[in-house]
Amino acid sequence: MKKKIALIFGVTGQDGAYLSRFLLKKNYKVFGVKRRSSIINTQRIDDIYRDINLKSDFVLLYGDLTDSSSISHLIKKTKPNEIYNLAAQSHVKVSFEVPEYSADVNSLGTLRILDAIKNLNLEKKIKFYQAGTSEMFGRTKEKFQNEKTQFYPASPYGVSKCFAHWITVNYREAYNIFACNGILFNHESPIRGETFVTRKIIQGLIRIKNGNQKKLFLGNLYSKRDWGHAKDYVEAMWKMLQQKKPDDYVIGTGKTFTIKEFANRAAKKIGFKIKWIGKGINEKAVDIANNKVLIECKKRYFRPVEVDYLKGNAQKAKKILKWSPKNSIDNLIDEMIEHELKNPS
Ligand code: NAP
Ligand code: F7E
Repeated sequence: MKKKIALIFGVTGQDGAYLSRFLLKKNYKVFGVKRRSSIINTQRIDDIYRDINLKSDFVLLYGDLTDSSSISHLIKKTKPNEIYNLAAQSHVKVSFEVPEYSADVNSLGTLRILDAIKNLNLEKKIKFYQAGTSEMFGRTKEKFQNEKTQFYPASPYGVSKCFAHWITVNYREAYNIFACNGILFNHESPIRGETFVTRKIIQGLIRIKNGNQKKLFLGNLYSKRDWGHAKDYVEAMWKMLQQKKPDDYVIGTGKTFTIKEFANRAAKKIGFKIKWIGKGINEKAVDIANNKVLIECKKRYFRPVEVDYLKGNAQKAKKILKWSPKNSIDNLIDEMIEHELKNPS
């Protein structure tokens, strides 16, 4: 049987790496789009090349979401059955520093792919996945957020993803494109970017344990996040594109924890006994064994405006996609710690 072809924008990212492996195991041919960087940044996917069973169906090509001609060229060249748009300037705090660039990649980049699909009008009907985010709910007051919850984004990143969401809906309705929005809550893994809070906490605490770092500096300890495992979430992306009709789905665990709770769980598993002292910016975690300060807060890690509370209701995905998360927050932390211990940074 002819292999299905997938084209992944953002293949070098966390989700791109998990999705590539997932699709290759499902017997797809995978074309991954990487952008030019001054040093090689394919660490997350290098092991696919070393895997004799996977490497022949995995091809990397250059492209960039800010370059329409590269997008059209890639689609024409690869003739995909499915396109996954995972490429983004995905860091919320950084989006306040590079707002225009974040909008260019995240909003216009999505439009550029959709417009290329529309204009190329290939014989094959291409299915399109857009990587939406719980950050679109932003400052909502809803206790659980689902597909019907109103968006109230609280960062250039969140706003840029709302454009991407609505342009995906618009092209679906206007041009009958099979386009789906996944509205994914935070998902993490051992290969999560090092400046996102979960990886930063685990990496920092292990470095302190090994004597390679003195303290860990964090921002807001009291925002709440619904954290899942990236491995589970890429399966949901694929499932959305296997349905008869295109639609939008929330993907989350339905559980939420503060950053402080995450840090407490991680610290305990790594072997620290900690106590918290002080308030506000002066709040600190102290190692009970030696009274040394392990965690401190720093103003530079706070955002101009915070998304305080996120908790997903993925009932629609459960019912239609038959999807539910397989990993708990404790599995996730255990796996991240194990990886960090084996690959100390
Ligand atoms: P990530 O690790 O930051 O990966 C982002 C990917 O986009 C990287 O491959 C990056 O390439 C690529 N990229 C950035 N700018 C680009 C450009 N101009 N042209 C082409 N590629 C570009 O993000 P992730 O965690 O895997 O997330 C995947 C997608 O899901 C993103 O769109 C993100 O916004 C969204 N999302 C993530 C979460 C989450 O919790 N992880 C939740 C909801 C939605 P480089 O490697 O060269 O930087
Ligand atoms: O922050 C707080 C911070 O940067 C989580 C992206 O994948 O998920 C991610 O966005 C929380 C925030 O993720 C630090 O203020 C405290 O409240 O790990 P994060 P995020 O902003 O939720 C969504 C769903 C996406 O779509 C995004 O692409 O943790 N926090 N101290 C900190 N955050 C960071 N990064 N660093 C700190 O030191």
